[in-house]
Amino acid sequence: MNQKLSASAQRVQDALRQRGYAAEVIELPQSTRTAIEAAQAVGCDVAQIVKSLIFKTKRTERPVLVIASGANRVNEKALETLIGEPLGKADAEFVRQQTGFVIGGVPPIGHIQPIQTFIDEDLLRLNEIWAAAGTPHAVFKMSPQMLVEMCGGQVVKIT
Ligand code: 5CA
Repeated sequence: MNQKLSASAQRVQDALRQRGYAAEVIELPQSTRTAIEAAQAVGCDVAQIVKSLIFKTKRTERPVLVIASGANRVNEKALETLIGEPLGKADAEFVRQQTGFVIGGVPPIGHIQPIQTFIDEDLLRLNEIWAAAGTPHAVFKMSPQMLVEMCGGQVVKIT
């Protein structure tokens, strides 16, 4: 049923399969680059879109992944307290280098290296959520339980 996926979307599909998940990556003609566009493309509420945001720690220059509901704005100060150091801005190049994916397509799994991860507790109240799958046109659907299990992140209040 699936058309041939682009290389980056296929990498996410392969990562899902390797971990034993049946989730199906779909690539759409419409843009899913932003949470709003993704919600329109799949026909769900923006809160059900999973944003995978990369931050960069200021001192150690490590990536930090925050997986947030599309409806929420991340409280960076609260995040800094959790991490124990200030956060700087991650530019497009840093995101690509650290995850292997472009902004707008960064998935919650399948990165080229393990990344410290925080998950928005608000996502756990939903039934079905959608995340980016490697490109700004690719997404996949899952339950919040599956997201937490596959990311192994710390569930926190991010707002
Ligand atoms: N595919 C959608 C829905 S899953 C998506 O990836 N949304 S996202 O929110 O996870 O990714 C877009 C995010 O990338 C923005 O919220 C923003 O934090 C970040 N971003 C966008 N443009 C830039 C930029 N020029 N430099 C650094 N970060 C950026």
